[in-house]
Amino acid sequence: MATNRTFTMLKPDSVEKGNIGAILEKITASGFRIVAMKLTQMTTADAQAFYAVHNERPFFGELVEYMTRGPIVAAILEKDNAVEDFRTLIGATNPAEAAEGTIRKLYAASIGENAVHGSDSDENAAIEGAFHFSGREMF
Ligand code: YYY
Ligand code: MG
Repeated sequence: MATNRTFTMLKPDSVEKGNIGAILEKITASGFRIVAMKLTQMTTADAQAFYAVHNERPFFGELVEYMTRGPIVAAILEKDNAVEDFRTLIGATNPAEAAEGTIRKLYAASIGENAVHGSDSDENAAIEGAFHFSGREMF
């Protein structure tokens, strides 16, 4: 995958609260082009694998429960400097520390239920995009 792409998930709380449209509007208004997107639900095994880097952390069990409790919107986004610019757009992991106007500040309830995911490197963006999408689902 080109390095001008990132991967995102609108997490179960965003879907439950009816925030899909508002969040996607903010993403596209910020200059990101959607090159793959679907509504999907992760299994426990999927979430454990996706977040394997955190499997020793005390919040891992709750994170897996949360991420599997309902559907998510998974998407691949394209923009110059996509990974860094998207992390700026979503804000800090803890919404209490997120900058004004960021997606997490606007839509996240807590650090545990923080509305959106954004890849943290070009390498992880490619891995995470391929985790959710086949080549013929990426445009
Ligand atoms: O990349 P980002 O989502 O901002 O944070 P990570 O440090 O990668 O953690 C992944 C995920 O885990 C975070 O979005 C919420 C959850 N989490 C948590 O529940 N409690 C923490 N202290 C840290 C992370
Ligand atoms: Mg992360």
